[in-house]
Amino acid sequence: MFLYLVVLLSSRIEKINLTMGTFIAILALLGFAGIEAVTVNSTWGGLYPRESSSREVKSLDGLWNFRLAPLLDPDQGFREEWYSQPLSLSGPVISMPVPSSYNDVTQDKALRDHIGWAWYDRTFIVPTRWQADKQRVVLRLGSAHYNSIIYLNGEFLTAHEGGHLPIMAEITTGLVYGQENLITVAINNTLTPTTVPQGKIVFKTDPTRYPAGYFVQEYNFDFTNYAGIHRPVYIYTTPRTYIDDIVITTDIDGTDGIISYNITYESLDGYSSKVKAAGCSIKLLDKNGAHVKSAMGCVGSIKVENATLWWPYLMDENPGYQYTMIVAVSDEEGNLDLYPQKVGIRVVGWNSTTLTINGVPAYLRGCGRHEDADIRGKGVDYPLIVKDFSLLKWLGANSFRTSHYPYAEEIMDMADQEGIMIVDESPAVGLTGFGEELMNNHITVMKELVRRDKNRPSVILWSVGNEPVSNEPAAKDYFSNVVNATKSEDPTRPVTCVLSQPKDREQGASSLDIILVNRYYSWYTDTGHLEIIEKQTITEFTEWHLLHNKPVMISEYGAGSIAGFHQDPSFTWTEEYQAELMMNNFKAFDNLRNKGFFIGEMIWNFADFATPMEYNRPGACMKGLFTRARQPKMAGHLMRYRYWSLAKEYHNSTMPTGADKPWLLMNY
Ligand code: GCB
Repeated sequence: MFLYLVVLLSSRIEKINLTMGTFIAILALLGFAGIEAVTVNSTWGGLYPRESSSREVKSLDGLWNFRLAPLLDPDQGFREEWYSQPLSLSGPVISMPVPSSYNDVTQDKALRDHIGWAWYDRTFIVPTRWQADKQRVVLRLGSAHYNSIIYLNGEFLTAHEGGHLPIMAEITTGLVYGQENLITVAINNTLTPTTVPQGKIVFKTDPTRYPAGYFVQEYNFDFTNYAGIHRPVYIYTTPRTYIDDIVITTDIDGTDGIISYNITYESLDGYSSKVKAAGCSIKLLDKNGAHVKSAMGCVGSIKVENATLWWPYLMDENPGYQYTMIVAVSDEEGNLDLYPQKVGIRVVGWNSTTLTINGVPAYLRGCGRHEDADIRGKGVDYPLIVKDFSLLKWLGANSFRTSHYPYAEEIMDMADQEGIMIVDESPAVGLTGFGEELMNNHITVMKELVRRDKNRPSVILWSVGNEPVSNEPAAKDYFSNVVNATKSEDPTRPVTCVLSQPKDREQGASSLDIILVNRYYSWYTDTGHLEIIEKQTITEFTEWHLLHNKPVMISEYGAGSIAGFHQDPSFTWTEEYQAELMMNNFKAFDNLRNKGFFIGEMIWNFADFATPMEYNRPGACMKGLFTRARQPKMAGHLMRYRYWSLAKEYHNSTMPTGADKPWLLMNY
């Protein structure tokens, strides 16, 4: 956090030509404002706030007060201590929905395009009984983008670097029970060369062309850098001795399932004798809530006879099956904490050619996606979540990649439940430079991601990033370190990185378990020449396998199309061109599938999504199968036919009416 204030400041130094003495004086001022005390907080367990008979959950979602820090005086809020009293007393505020991105909810261009700090606050009351019952209270934001500093009742509480992952702080003693409490969240969307993802602030210093202080944010990705409190905000209680984390791994032995667990607990009272004497027990329930098995101990494993396994959608008649494990920890004083943890019993396997689920080879039929919609940007939206999973199943897809950052836990819950396999990706998109500070931040992000998603059966592959500029020599050690750090957090899943560099120059691939490559033949190269796709795709993906002796998958391909734009013969940007490009790719994929190492295809993109203003894109990346409003283009219907045909071929699935009519393919 401190770092990008320095970046902004140091750039301003150039601009207004400050002396070093003045610069140091400004840093001292920031120090005085308490900003240097901010550290990244990543020591929490990975449990989502869930109700149980020992835990209460209270939502802080709704309309918060909001104001921006001025573009040219980003630190005003800290200097004037806006967090010390209600924001509305510091100046004019507007209502801001939480969760949501702030960019697109008003008519204000300055808000849409803001760079720097934005301030949120609201009040809330917690019942006095929480204090009487000696409850521990925790605040948890699902994510806020990018950097956040949180204050409770005017005092610094915690800070977190990075969007897309949870922010947590224990607030038991900072609360005023039975009366109003004030929570203030300052967030900053500035990206720098050492944030994940990277970006840079570029000052335009030519006074003949730009006004004084003019700067822009640049970054190496095409999606809008939406900002805001993007995911739900909860406060929840636990007893004083509480379950901090649960790590589950599963195995299969014949028809039985093995669930291994490791329960860790902590206490507000520290490592006292009462904590030493604490014990754990578990009770496993089936999907209908019927008791299956019980066990004692914080570390152990249980055998589930004739287990119902977790299977991907269309790979089994009963996909996404999950048991519920009721985990209990009790201490000597009788404090009992209960947490309901879902468990899907499944095993991911991989070798040099194949990815398996429960020992059965899996062919991924999926999409790259974005958390993206009009008005709310990247804010969690339940109707949208249900609609998107409904469309994935309509397509007959069995997987998606959380391109290009970890998705909301509410989305991941649906994937677990519906049996949609996930390539779980970090926010490291388009990395370059590969210095030590970046690497350490990247490793921190991977650890937080694994801690959050480790128990999810849907997650079958970790992706440490997308399209790094990994032809730089430094990339070799960099990726080896990031991949190894990920594997030491979770040895049960393969690790990949989505590559785009030419295979003979790529430095990161040797560290990966599975090779994922993005290729846009006949779109970004040989534009208009659809006839070259088949040959180039077959050649290149075969060579990737021969070079690394690993399973290979295409993680992006596609073409932009403007819905309703038609031309025959097909022409770039028409629905026909997009569909025809897909058909030519399918021919290549079918050839590669027969070679035995090609494990999947994911089109770019599920739906059109917002991009910054550019002359080469009409406000959005138009490569969606669906429009941004989630209506199918010709490509959506074609993909439905493709994916259901594959499901029929692999799993003998019955094509739904409509999916079996290849009327779109008449000319091919
Ligand atoms: C890519 C990126 C993706 C872009 C896509 C495009 O290779 O991974 O984020 O949106 O190309 O459409 O240019």
